[in-house]
Amino acid sequence: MNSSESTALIVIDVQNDFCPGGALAINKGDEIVAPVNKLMDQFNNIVFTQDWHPEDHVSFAANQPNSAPFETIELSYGTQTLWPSHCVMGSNGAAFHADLDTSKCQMIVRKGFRSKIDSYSAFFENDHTTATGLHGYLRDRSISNVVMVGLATDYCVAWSAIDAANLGLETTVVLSACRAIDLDGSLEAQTQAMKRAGVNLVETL
Ligand code: VGL
Ligand code: ZN
Repeated sequence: MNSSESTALIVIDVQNDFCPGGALAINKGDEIVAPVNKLMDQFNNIVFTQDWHPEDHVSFAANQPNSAPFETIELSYGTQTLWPSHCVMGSNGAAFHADLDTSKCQMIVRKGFRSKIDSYSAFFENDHTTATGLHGYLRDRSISNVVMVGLATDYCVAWSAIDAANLGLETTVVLSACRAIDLDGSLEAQTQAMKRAGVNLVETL
């Protein structure tokens, strides 16, 4: 169905720390592992992203004075939500969920590895300017359509999908294979933002 060479499945941040028991656990985050594994059968091109932070990362509340997780602070590139320390590079929390089938993944994009800047999107860091390299990779492989699944719907999936659409990629998010953090209405706000950007939101493929 989506087996064309010009389409890629982008699997966002299916990592232990975003699943139940993890440092930034998303409600039922692990429920998407089986559907994501199944979806991979439909694609010839598969890319994973992996949230990958140094211990002194700016987005960790523990690294900001008088701060608690889920508060926001103002940084040079805009408002930054503070998180529990998560996906520390090389840790078990940063590893992919043990049941995720990684065998067909062709490319892993790590993001958020600079101490002073976060990166929700698979394409640009949170300054909306520093590229991760994924756009060039897709362009070089003549991939013009992306289908996105993963964690979290309202953060890394939404930011990635909006950037993809703005870059001119035909972009679809499969909601049944995503789960949200939903902080202060973020799921509804980001759903609307994805629609405004022209992202196709579907329940299943
Ligand atoms: C994410 C918050 C912080 C995500 C990553 O994968 O959606 N959310 N880091
Ligand atoms: Zn992160």
